[in-house]
Amino acid sequence: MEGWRQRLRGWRHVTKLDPDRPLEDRRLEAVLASGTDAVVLGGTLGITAEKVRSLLARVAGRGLPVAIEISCPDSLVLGADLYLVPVVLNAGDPYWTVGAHQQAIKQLGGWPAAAWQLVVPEGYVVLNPDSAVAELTRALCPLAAADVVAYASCAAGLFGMPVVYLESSGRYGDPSVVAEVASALDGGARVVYGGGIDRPERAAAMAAVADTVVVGNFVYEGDPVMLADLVDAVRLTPPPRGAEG
Ligand code: 1GP
Repeated sequence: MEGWRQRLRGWRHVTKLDPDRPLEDRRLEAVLASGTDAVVLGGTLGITAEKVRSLLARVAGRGLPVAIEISCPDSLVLGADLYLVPVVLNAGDPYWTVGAHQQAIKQLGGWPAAAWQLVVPEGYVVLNPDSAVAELTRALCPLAAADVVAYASCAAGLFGMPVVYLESSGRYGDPSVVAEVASALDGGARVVYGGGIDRPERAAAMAAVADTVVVGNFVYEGDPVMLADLVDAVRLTPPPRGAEG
């Protein structure tokens, strides 16, 4: 387990691919050549095991670690290097905090002790009220910075989660809020930020305050040539305090 958790700590730039979105080969090749540290397969709506399996087959064995974010039981497909499990801390519907997880394990008839070694819980804080994940989970947002910090502290301090994911899917967030979270956690959990990263300046601004920066939508809608520029912007930015921990 420590091996994979250690590697996760080295991920500064992550690319998130949505199994429900068609992805042209040229865009996928641009991702693989961009210098990103890892690929995460994850989405909110329309996820089926078949779609996850099909995308996994395209990215596995291409030189990058591949994680699946298990946002619903159907996304649990074998063959990934790591499994990230979102626990939506500010979900208005508690199903997304622990219910879906309980149901998934029940459906599977348990979860072998050894398999937990590949599972990393993510304390999710949903920031964009207009996102699909906010609607699905009935997330309590927008949040004041103090509320975001308090949720993050619950994840890291109270529940011992190794990752806090500040999810602003589809909209660029406020780096100062991310900075407050990183400062409060002080390396106690990895701070991951995703949302609206579509230019190097934004990538750099978030890389200065988050341990990991996630790029999603830009893969599908941006200029593929610029994907490497986003990675470079992250790489050239010193990580926040505690990022190496
Ligand atoms: C989504 O956090 C990721 O889960 C990335 O967000 O799609 O806005 O880049 P974007």
